[in-house]
Amino acid sequence: MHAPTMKHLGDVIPLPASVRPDPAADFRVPADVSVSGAAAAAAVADELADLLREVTGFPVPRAAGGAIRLEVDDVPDEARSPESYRLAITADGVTLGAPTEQGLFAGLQTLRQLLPLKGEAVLPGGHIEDAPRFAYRGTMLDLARHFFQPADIRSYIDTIAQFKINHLHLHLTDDQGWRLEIEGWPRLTEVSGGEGTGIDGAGPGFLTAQEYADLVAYAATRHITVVPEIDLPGHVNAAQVAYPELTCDGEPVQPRTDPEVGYSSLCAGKEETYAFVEDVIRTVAALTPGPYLHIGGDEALSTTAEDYRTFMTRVLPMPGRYGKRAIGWHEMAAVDLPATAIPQYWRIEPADDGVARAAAAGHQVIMSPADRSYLDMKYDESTPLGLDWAGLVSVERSYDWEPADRLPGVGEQSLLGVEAPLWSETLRSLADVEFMVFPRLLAIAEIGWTPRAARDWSSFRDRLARFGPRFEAQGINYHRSPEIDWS
Ligand code: TNX
Repeated sequence: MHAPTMKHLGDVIPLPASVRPDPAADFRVPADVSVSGAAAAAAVADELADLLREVTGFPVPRAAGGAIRLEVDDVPDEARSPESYRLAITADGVTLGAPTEQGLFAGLQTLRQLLPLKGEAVLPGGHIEDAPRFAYRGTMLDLARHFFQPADIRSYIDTIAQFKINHLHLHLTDDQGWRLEIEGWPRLTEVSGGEGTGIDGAGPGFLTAQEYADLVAYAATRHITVVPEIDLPGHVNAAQVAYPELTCDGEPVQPRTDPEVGYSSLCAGKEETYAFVEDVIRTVAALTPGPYLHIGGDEALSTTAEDYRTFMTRVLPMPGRYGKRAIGWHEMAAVDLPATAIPQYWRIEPADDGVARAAAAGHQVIMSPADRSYLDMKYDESTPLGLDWAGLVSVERSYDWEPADRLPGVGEQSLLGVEAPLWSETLRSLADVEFMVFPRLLAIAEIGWTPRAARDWSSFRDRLARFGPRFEAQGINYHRSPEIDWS
């Protein structure tokens, strides 16, 4: 048995919106503890009972009238976020309440961090009232440059859910590989998901339609929405290797395993292009229950401005025809966007990309500035993995920026949220992914969740320092950045 370790009520990442400790009301979890919850709370109640069993070794049955109660509001308050929750810890027990199961799940992540890893559990007394600042808090994994197996993606999903990340953007296609099976276009994955694909030809790999659907369903159990990306009209060499008719002259092109960008383009003037793109978008939409479909649009450096406009004007409405909202990298804001389309802003220096114009017209924006949120940038000069074209991104730089001040004309009201992309040119394994993501994703998670006025680097730094043992217990290959006094 470990000695009891008492947490402070606010010792949580992301920091909750309101924390009122009551040191006279600590709750010592008793050996006969049980967890109660009505039908709407059953899934989270089961998880909480499993967690308590693992920590304490007590039997922890699910039973009415237990010391730990989960409640879903009968009449949810429409003004509250579905992810909001309230947590009351008193000397007699714990009550976790929320308008939806999603909110209970968010509260469960808070409770998990307040519990010790193992042994006698004393929960700090007091009240938490919590709700997210932004509805969209995401991260992106690039499966095209290097493929990651479904089991690794599941493990990644489990880890990010603990920090209330609620969207996982999968970059499924690029010049070096095509990683999602598309019915009717078998060569996309047979050829461009096969041997020798990816950066350095590192290997085969793609998701079958069934594997993708299973992953999406798994993510949903962690209250994470998958956002699939098919990158168009650039970043398409792998598609053109598989189907040469997708080039303008119909000539075969060579597979590419180098990290160059900006050399490939679909042919804006060819009808075959749109038949292909619509087939792919229809198929991906049908496999994806979530509301979004990402169509890329970035770095189309070998598409003329006129062709880009022609292409995007035809393709941007397609997700809408299959019930999805289009997301695209901010370059797409050069075009008149359908009302529901969402630009994802990645630029370092503000420039007139049309994003502010889109925001003024009522579009929501996702903030992903490369110099702050790109998880593939090196932490410092000595980082063995990653790139540095957007600069070095220390943990402090990941934390100490403000999405609503980033781009003039794109303030709080225009933001759907924040996302931290991870491009995989230099990453070959889940361990590599974890090294780049943790701890920086926790900074982005707090920016996305915690009220702006409550955020503070030194507080974050102190709370993060206590995460070392938790990462280690979970076998996460996090980077022990020297900026943090790890415990
Ligand atoms: C830029 S920024 C890209 C990717 C690369 C990444 C490497 C953006 C939308 N695209 O194609 O993988 O840099 O950091």
